[in-house]
Amino acid sequence: MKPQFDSFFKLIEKHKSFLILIHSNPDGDAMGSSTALSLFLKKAGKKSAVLSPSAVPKRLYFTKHKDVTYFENPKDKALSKFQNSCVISIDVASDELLPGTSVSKENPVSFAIDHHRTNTLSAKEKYVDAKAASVGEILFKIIKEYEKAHKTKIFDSDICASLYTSISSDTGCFKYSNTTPFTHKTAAFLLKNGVDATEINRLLFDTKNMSQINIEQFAYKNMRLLYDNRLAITVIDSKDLENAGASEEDTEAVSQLLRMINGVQISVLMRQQHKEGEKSRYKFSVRANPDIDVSELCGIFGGGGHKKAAGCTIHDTKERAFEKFTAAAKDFLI
Ligand SMILES: [Mn+2]
Repeated sequence: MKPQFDSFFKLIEKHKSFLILIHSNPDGDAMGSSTALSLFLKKAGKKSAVLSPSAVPKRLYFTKHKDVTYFENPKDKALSKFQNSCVISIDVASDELLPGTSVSKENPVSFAIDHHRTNTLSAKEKYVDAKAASVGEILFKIIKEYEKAHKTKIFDSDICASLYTSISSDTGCFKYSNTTPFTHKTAAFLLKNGVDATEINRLLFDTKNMSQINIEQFAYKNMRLLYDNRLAITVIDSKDLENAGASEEDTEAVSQLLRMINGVQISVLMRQQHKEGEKSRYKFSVRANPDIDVSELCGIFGGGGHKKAAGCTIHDTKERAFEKFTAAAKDFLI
């Protein structure tokens, strides 16, 4: 058995109640894998709750399970009666993705399960597998090993559905380059265990609100193509969101959409983060097409992520943030 599995199982044994942390603005991987972990812990006779530092996007409500407790901001957890002696993070690459929680170098999480190779999270122990397309794949391995070691059955159709959601979400429905034979093998196992893949994928990929369509239209209309059309970038300010009747979560697919343009190598969504009166800061969501490492590009500005999907924040005016980022991105074009 891998040493990480062993120490993770020992941790489960030692504690009765667990807090599962996921990153702010959670995605399908964070929701699916944290739900699967909570259901798994329940079967192992343990209590747990999931804490997301920010609200779960409405389009992901379907990923919630009725037997799992979710807190959608740290205050709700503090106000609740829920007590835990151990904190596990899942899909969280850095402390900054846990705003409002007390996680820091002085107060690390007990165990981090992640697949971001740029993981810098403060954790006593870590299991980071950068080859895994999603945390769901890692969790699948962990549960499988747990079943073997404890001669018990954990997988059921609900846990499998949550794992499938996680995997399909982070692989863009098995399309992204992170998809491996193991991804498909895992999905095959999950399908055999009663997962309704058609419905999960419809909800993940083929369903949009009008507000999302509106902001995507705006994003296309205001897109700029730079450096011989190899870089596509669009800027969305808070007032643009307001005008479209859209919210932050409606912008999630934008960087992906710009990447679809033939010839574009790097696609970027630059989004206003500061509220009125605050210091100007912009968040960049970056996607890459050919063999370009945008996690390295985002790393220049203190961000990170995956090779072809990464992000960062630049604390500067709109013009200067745009200038700084596009100038740096130029060197990454092929
Ligand atoms: Mn993930």
